[in-house]
Amino acid sequence: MQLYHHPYSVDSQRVRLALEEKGIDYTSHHVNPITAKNMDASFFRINPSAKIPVFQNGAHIMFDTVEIILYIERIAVVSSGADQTSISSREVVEWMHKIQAWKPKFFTLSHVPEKYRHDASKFIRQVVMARMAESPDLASAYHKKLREAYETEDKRKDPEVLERSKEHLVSLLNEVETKLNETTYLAGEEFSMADVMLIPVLARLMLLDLEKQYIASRPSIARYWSLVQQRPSYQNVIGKYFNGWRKYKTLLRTWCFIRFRSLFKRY
Ligand SMILES: N[C@@H](CCC(=O)N[C@@H](CS)C(=O)NCC(=O)O)C(=O)O
Repeated sequence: MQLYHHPYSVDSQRVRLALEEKGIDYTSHHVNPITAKNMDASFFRINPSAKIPVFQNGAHIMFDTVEIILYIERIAVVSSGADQTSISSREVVEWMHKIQAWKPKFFTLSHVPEKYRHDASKFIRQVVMARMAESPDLASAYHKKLREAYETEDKRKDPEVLERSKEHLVSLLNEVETKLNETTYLAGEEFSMADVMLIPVLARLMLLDLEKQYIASRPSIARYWSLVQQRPSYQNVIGKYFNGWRKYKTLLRTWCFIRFRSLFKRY
């Protein structure tokens, strides 16, 4: 099994948490979307949308995060002989879709300082054009990606887009808070795939230094957040890259890569 993913990506974190929690081995391929590694022709041929994660089991390739996680669950049942009760219940799947419906893209972009955002998006556009010249057979898919980059720029500047994303996040967190007032984990007393979907949302808020505003202000989520951070899966997938000073090291490494390549026009 092959997983194309990156520690920065919320959806990748979800899939990796599921793999860790279920104890499934896989071959890991890092594809950093900020350094535009997802624009490489080799990856584009697997997934012309260039999005991560991509999960591949033989000839079977999947792109949808919830679908991948439910598939991982079934693999765990078959390979470990675990009983069918470890398959997600309807309530868990409902939570998974509800959490998946909030997209972190514009919210995240609105909290990244202008300088970094501008340089990174310019770098990505340059890489797309360079890859398009190298692989003309993929030109239409690359054009689509370029259009998407310009659309993202426009939407990012629209205050309504950000406001909607923020409202969506707040209403999701309020619903989660109400649920966590009653139960230890999101779908009851057992950790489930609903938690796997939620944890990266909280990690994103931590990465953006918004813990106080969105997490600490909700006592049940704050309690839950301390609890889930102690899980080995969290440490391996998120903590290792983003806890405390590590986040500066991770971000700096990406930033230096972009600055260096831009300086020498190495796309
Ligand atoms: N297919 C995914 C969406 C994946 C997605 O949006 N991935 C983001 C990172 S979390 C990405 O690859 N962005 C890079 C790009 O769009 O070029 C789903 O289940 O909805």
